[in-house]
Amino acid sequence: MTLTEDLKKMALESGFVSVGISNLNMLRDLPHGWISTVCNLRSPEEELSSVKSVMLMSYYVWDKSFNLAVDSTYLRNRDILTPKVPLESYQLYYEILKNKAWGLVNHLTRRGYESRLSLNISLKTAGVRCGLGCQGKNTLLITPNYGPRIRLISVLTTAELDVDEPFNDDLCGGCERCIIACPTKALKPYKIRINRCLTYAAEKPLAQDVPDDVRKIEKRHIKRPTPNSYIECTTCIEVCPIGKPSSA
Ligand code: B12
Repeated sequence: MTLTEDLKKMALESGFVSVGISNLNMLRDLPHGWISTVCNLRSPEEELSSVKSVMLMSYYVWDKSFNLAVDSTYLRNRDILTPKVPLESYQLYYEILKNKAWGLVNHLTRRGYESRLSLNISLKTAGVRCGLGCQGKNTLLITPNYGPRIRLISVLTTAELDVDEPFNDDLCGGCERCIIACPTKALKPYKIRINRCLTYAAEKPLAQDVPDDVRKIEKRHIKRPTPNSYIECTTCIEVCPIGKPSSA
């Protein structure tokens, strides 16, 4: 078994539902830099200077509670945290992804390859280049088997692995269910107005650029199991007919 075959087998056995590989040449022009104020996307080389291959894994999100976010911003707003105490924020699915990806990083490191996991490169575009799926009208990566009901993580490594073909089909066709269903009308085909997305509003309770009508919808729509946690909105995922479970 080659190292590539071995890693793919490991990834699937650890619970990822798909895995694809690309190299630096195919990932040169990934989206990069600050996305609104949400995150600073980095290139694979910024993450690991001698990187040769990038593995992209998807994990199937079969329950809404995987979208639970626990955030200490609210404690700071109530002066319980001082500016010297760092804000903490956890998302359940990110913790699961990291946990599973560590196995692959360890496997590669033990074989002498420098490797690290990354959530900071542009995972959707990289996912297309690694052959996992296409970018849909909700802007998310849509996979043939699970639609957009997946979350992504990458492992960067100095090992030269066998690469997969990029995904070239458009799975959306004429469907616009996600555009119609979005509670705040944040979506246009393949584009999002970030400050209208309920996930942005929930993540940034003090952001001034969230319009009042969006804040009102947030109060009705976002479930808060505890004062410091909320379940992120997934409407544009749930309505997607691709890979929709028959019970949903
Ligand atoms: C920033 C961010 C957000 C921001 C901005 C969202 C956005 N679409 O950019 C906010 C906070 C709003 C957000 C919300 C959500 N997010 Co988010 N987010 C990210 C993050 C960190 C970066 C996304 C990014 O690259 N944006 C940059 C812009 C430039 O990328 P883009 O949307 O792909 O823009 C391109 C397209 O518009 C394309 N384009 C333009 N015109 C056309 C035309 C055609 C035909 C095509 C094909 C393309 C195209 O060109 C643009 C430039 O390349 C990623 C994690 C990561 N490291 O990648 C997670 C990520 C994308 N989020 C994810 C999820 C699940 C969500 C939410 C469902 C919330 C939740 N429950 O987790 C919502 C969904 C909202 C939505 N429909 O996008 C998952 C998506 C999984 C998947 N199936 O793709 C990711 C990958 C996290 C993960 N680790 O799995 N998110």
